[in-house]
Amino acid sequence: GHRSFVLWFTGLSGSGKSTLAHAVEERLHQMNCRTFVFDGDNVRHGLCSDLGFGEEDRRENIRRIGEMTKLFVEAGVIAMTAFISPFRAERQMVRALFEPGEFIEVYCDCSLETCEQRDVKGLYAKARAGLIPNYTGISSPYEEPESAEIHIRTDRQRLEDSIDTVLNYLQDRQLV
Ligand code: GGZ
Repeated sequence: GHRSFVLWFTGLSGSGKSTLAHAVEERLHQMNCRTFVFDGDNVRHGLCSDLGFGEEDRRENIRRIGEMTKLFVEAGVIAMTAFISPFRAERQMVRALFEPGEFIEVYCDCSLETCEQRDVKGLYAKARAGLIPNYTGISSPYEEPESAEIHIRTDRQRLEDSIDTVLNYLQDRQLV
């Protein structure tokens, strides 16, 4: 068996949170771990479909996701979340829901320049053009983690190395 905990990925849109979370999940499955990845695709269209991107709605988005991941962790699952979660206070609030060591913050650190160059969905261009208000990094703040358990430079590290960084962290602490 394995311990249950949450890997809380945070970072700008396009910083690679979802990609890394799913890649880590694949490795954990090979080790027979029970996991679930929450991201915008399965949460913002359902549980949080009533919420937008203003400050209050983002706080509520993160609060709900925090409470939900707590239930999954209680059920014995390794929960992984891939949300910008731009505010330090909300990440701290979620951390406080868990036992020490259960909440593992993974900062996907990628320069805004690189995120904008990638612009997979074209949203940065729209935000620059003023078509999307409150866009993180452009017209809404991102508060960098000050003491994330895991800090990954996704714009400088190969994906394989980032996966290893996360797995090594978990194995060093005998969580998997
Ligand atoms: C930031 C936005 C916005 C605004 C829509 N600001 O690249 P994506 O598309 O898939 O990732 C972004 C996603 C962010 O949603 P989160 O739930 O992770 O945000 S938060 O944690 O702050 O609640 C982007 C899209 O939604 N998107 N409008 N204004 N990202």
